[in-house]
Amino acid sequence: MKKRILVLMCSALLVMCGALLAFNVAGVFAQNNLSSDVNLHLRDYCDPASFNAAVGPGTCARSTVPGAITFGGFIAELTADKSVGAWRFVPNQVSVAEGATLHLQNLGGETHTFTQVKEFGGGFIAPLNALSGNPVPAPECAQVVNGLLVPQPPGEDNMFIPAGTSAQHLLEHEVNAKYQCCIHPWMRLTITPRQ
Ligand SMILES: [Cu+2]
Repeated sequence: MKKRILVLMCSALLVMCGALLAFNVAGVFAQNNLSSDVNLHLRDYCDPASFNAAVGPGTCARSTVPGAITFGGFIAELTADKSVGAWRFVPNQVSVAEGATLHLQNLGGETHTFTQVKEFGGGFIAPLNALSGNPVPAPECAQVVNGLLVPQPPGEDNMFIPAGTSAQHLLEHEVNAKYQCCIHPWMRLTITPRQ
């Protein structure tokens, strides 16, 4: 008799454990669906020698691809197209649920900013603003002091991400938002709510 009770108790425990496990697994999946994270790559193909000679040491900290784009090539493409295709956020459009985390990875050779703006605009480098057709800086990127552009201080919504580094950005209420690079103002991301 005692043995039978023991077997019953063990069976009940097993069923409870199974139920708990199933519940837990379902919970993990539900959480993943809710906060599905997004990977975002910041890219450029700068050529260290010519960029550092033209702009200053450390501008292009590393070479990421063979046949990188020289500073001359960069300016030529920017002049012709108002943007340089290899300098970009990948993807440039995402749909996310509230609470998603953006995993930002700078795969390029230059520092880029990841800055939330109300409306896309220019950054804090006047010549790049002019050549890209963004004469008016986004106020979140730069302020004009005595006719000169001064970068806004770095912060949670104005992240400076050096070459080869990663950062995270939690989207709490920014499921309808715009982000851009304040150095290369054609690098843009539009975030829309997931339906
Ligand atoms: Cu940039």
